[in-house]
Amino acid sequence: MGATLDGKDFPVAVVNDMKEILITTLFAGILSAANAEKEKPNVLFILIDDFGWHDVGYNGSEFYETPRIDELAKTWMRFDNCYTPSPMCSPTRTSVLTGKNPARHGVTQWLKGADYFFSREGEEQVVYCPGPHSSGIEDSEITLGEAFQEANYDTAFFGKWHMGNLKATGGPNNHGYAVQKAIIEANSCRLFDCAGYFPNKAKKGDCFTDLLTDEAVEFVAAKRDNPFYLHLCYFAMHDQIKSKSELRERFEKKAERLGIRSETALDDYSHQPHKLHQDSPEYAGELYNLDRNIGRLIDALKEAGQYEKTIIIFTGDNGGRSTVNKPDATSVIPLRGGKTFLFEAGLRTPLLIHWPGHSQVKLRTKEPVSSMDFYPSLLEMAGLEAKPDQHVDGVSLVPLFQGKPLQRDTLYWHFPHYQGEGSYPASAIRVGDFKLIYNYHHKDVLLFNLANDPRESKNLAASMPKKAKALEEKLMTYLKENGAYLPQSPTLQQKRKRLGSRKKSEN
Ligand SMILES: [Ca+2]
Repeated sequence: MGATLDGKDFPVAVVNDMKEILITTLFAGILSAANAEKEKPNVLFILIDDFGWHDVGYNGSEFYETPRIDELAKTWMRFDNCYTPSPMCSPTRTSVLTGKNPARHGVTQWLKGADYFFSREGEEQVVYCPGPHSSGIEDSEITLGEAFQEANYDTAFFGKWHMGNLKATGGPNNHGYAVQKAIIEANSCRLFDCAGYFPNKAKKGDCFTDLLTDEAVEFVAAKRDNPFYLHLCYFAMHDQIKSKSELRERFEKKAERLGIRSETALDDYSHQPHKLHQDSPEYAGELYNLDRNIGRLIDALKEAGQYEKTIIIFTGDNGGRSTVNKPDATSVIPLRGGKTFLFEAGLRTPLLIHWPGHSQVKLRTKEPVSSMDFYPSLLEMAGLEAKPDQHVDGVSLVPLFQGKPLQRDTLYWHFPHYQGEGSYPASAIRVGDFKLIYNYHHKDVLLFNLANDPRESKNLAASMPKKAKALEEKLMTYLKENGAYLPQSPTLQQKRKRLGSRKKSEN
């Protein structure tokens, strides 16, 4: 009488063989699961602050020099139309971590800038819109860090946080990042007076960009059992711009050699002077040093044998600042606007993605994408399950690596606040090549066809009223359906806050 497997009779020897096969198969299965865990790709997310689309050599900058970043653009996937969901720090950073539009996650303004003073000769503040979540990112969000922590990744957050102070939000440690270092809560970092962020490792005069890279190099090269996810946020190129003296001198000479003139032009929307040329040796020197640090980090990954095991996203949190209310601004020409504006230059920033085994030389896309897309993209690239209830406004960018388009035709922006650069509270929508900006202050709209007017110089609202109306209605429906906080008439108290001298911008 033989033993039975699944109720059938087999000779004992056969059953023993089958048991062996079963055990071997089972063991192999466990081993391959363990290997799969070990073979999961690492993730390195690099965020640059106030990073103009035209700040890099590969997008046409002639005065600045970014040789290491330009080198990456040759072999990584290059995105020509990467939009940030806000022209401002805190909202975009929260969108990256939540996969949601600022209209939905509620951090619509830099923290805490909802009470920004507005005053311009001949104009008064007419609307007011405090952020409903002005204390920062909510505990109820399942962040990108938490998603990777759940998947047994070693998670870390280094550098600028700016999603609410550590007391209110608990900081990165409370949002999925096991290790946190050199955390900048807001915008109080002085690039060369930052030793406090690196206890026992730095002295006055050392550069924050260099020190932050040192920490990142140490982290990515460490021996570990689990894959890692490092969220690395530089403070460069945020105001105050400051270069190492030898680099500033190098670009002073270059500016002289090229005969670069400092010129501005008044924009008829902001009524502020914007820079016509990239002309600041201070900005060029700081950017060159940042570029060297990006190169150093990539070299460290290669030396540690991790480069081909690491997905790397390199991007900015909003466009460059072009208004000269700050010294050493950049120029955003050939685009319009700059930081705080919903014109292209406020929203567009460089994006490069390295996905080992999928990035190809000369692979480049013009498809409009958003920083909200990184959450679902990284989950899919790492082979983790999507969290569709969380990253509701993002879509995975994986189809673009396969030469397919995204299944999305509309992007929305919501920045309902005044800012010192001359921007008005506004929301915007892009469908196909058409983009509409609704200005709450003047209650009017601007309509552009980006296909033949990327500089947004020709307002088509009067000549295409049906198109403008349809886009405006679609935008307002989206905002209302998703609980966006809309600007209202200010109370006397809210208006009174704005009387007095112009408050210094700290966004
Ligand atoms: Ca920023």
